[in-house]
Amino acid sequence: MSWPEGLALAPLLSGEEAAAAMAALVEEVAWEGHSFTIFGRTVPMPRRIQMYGPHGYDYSGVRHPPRALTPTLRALQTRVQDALARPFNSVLCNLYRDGADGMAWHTDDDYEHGGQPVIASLSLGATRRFRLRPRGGGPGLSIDLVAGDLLTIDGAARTDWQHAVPKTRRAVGPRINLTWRQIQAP
Ligand SMILES: O=C(O)CCC(=O)C(=O)O
Repeated sequence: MSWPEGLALAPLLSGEEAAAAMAALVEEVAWEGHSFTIFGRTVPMPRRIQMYGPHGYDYSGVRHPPRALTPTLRALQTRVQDALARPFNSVLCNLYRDGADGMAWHTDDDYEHGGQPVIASLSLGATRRFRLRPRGGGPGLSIDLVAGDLLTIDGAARTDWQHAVPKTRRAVGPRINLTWRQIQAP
């Protein structure tokens, strides 16, 4: 197993803090269901999402308008910024309702960041498997992300590797993932 350059994992929240944040965000976030088109077919996105931040963001073919962070997202953003000593102003919220929700292989390298391209990804709720594979082929790796984990994706891990959250037949409860970015005004 090779660990990608630029990938780092560390606990950020205690179990109690993570559970409180999960409960608050299920209610606070204006969760939306979207669809996307692939090979000419329109299919529902297998998770609920919402984007918060001062600038709009194009994500999976949808233009998300600027939206003020909720109180819980603001508090978590401060925790993430303090832990990583980097600024973040925007957060994509993903709600995986159960094992039938997931995220397909992709790379997060598509936004205006003004020199701060690092992504900080906080997991809450049920443990889910996060998979990574090099874009050019070769062995990948899997990480079980547990509530409170902060995964930092930078360098080659961001540009040269893809990642995914596979669907699972195991009985799993809801999970929220928050990915922070520093997005520059267009
Ligand atoms: O849910 C996760 O851990 C991954 C989220 C993700 O890949 C993304 O938002 O781009």
